[in-house]
Parts: sequence; structure tokens; C-alpha cells
Amino acid sequence: MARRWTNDLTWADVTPRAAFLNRRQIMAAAGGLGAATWAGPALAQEEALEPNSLEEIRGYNNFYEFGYDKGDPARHADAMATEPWTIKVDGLVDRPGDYPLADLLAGLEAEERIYRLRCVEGWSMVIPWNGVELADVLDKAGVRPEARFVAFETTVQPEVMPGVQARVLDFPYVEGLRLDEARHPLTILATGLYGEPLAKQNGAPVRLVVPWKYGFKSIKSIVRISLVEEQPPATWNLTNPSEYGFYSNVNPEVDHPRWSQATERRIGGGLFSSRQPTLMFNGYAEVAPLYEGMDLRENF
Ligand SMILES: Nc1nc2c(c(=O)[nH]1)N[C@H]1C(S)=C(S)[C@@H](COP(=O)(O)O)O[C@H]1N2
Ligand SMILES: [Mo]
Repeated sequence: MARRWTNDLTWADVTPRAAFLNRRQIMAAAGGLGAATWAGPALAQEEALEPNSLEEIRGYNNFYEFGYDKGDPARHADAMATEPWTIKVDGLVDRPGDYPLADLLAGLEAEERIYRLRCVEGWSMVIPWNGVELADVLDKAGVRPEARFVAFETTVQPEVMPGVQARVLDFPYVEGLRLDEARHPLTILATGLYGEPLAKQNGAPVRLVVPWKYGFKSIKSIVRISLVEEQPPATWNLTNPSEYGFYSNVNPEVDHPRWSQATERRIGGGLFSSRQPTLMFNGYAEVAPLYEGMDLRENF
């Protein structure tokens, strides 16, 4: 069950570095109160992380299964069936199977994570997710030592998905992470936001959130998680490999071939608000060691 979003801890209670390093202790200290807000290392930036409104988060979406337009998901996604929900966990795991979602989440406490979401198109939001660390879910299945990547797949329900009918992309939508990215403590499976279950347009009942990567890596409405040895296919990378790399880490210094990635427009910032600078790794600099020795222009 997702925790209710409260202000028992405020931004002022969270020290940037310490917040990340001692997060478990902070969560434990707050545990008795039943809720905690973790702003994470984001506060290392001068920017205060003011979440977008529920209306913004539920009304301006990318979920191509329901169409191209930012309003299409909110218009059409309610028809998607989300109960019961089973996730196939397969590949290089000790305990493969078709898991009811509740079984995968059993015993794991949903935490609040207030993250920036930076879309590759150049807009962004701040979203107070509720979710669990993906690593904890992977551990339930038991990851075998040969596994090097994690592959994800979204549900396909053609009869209620106009974008699938129109074949705007090849479906099912698929994504992937390197295993160390998947196991990073910032990587979560979100089941709610603002303390409420996810709206279907946001990827109910469970979606990935990888806050240092462009939004398209954060695959919605997941029905399959596979542990694999080779780099798995990823929908936008397959669609246009010269524009969308497998890694797709937010990087203000590596432009999209058709536009700059140096700045972004924060949704809700107002019609005349100026664009703000995009931060390396979307502000989550602690992931940098994952890419040590890699050329981030080549591995974009
Ligand atoms: N299955 C699926 N997942 C998806 C997408 C999609 O089209 N289909 N769009 C991605 C993109 S481009 C972004 S920016 C985020 C948007 O998430 P939000 O609508 O919850 O803000 O979802 C990502 N996950
Ligand atoms: Mo996106």
C-alpha cells in the first residue's frame, strides 16, 4: 500500500548528500511517523523541488499506445484493464513465474520519491512517486550471476488502444536497463503518486521510473520483466537508433540531432516562463560512477 503524502519531513529536513547516503536511516527514523519525504540529492541544486499538480501529471502524458497527443492518454487509458495484473518474470532468475503484482510487492514498503522527469522532447515535471526499489523486486525472483541486463514489456490491449490500432510504433513497447542501472537505489517501480494509485495514463498499475534517464526509458504498465545476458531491444532505440540511444541518460551536452538538450520547459511554469537549464543526469550526479570510462557521446 502506498504511503500517504504528508509533510512530516519537509525539504528543510533533508540534507542533500546525507540524504542519499543515509536514506535508509532517515526512512527508519521517519518510519514510526508512517510517512517520509525523500527529496534526495536534488537539493544539492539550488532549485527547490516543487511537485507538479495532480492535474498536470495526469493531463499531459506520453503513452503512445493511446495516441500521440499529450491529451490522448487521459482521454483513452481508462479503458485499459488493470485487474487482475500478472507480471511474467523470466530469463536468468532462480524463481521464474507469472507473479500476481501483489506477490511481487508483498513485504516491500512503498516509499515516496520526489523526482524530476525529463522528457527527451525538452519538457519536464516534478513528480512525487510512491514505489519500491526495483532491486528489491528482482531479489524476490533471484537474479542469476550470468544476468547482465533487465528487459521490460508493456501490456498490449489493441481493442482499447488507438495508438496500437494505428501502429504508431511497434508494440509491445519494450525497454531495458543494464543490471547495475536496474539495481541502483534511485531506480523504482512506481505504483502510485501523491499517495494515490497510479492513474492509468501514468502507467497503472506499475511502471518503471529511472530519474536520470529521458522519460521514455520509464516504461509503463509492465507485464514482463526478463533477466538476460545481451542488451535487450528498446522501442525508441529500435524506431530511430540515430536519435535515441540505449542509454539515453539526460545530458545537456549531447544534443538530440534535431534540437538542443541544454534547456527544458517545466510544465506548469506558465506560458511566458523561461526555459531552465537541464542538469547532467537530470541532477542525479551520484549515478556517474555507473558510466566511468564510457564515452557518453558515443553511448548516448
Ligand atoms: N508503454 C509506454 N511507456 C512509456 C511511454 C509510452 O509511450 N508507452 N512513453 C514514455 C515517455 S516518452 C515519457 S516522457 C514518460 C511519460 O510519463 P508520464 O506520462 O507518466 O509523465 O513515459 C514513458 N513510458
Ligand atoms: Mo518522453
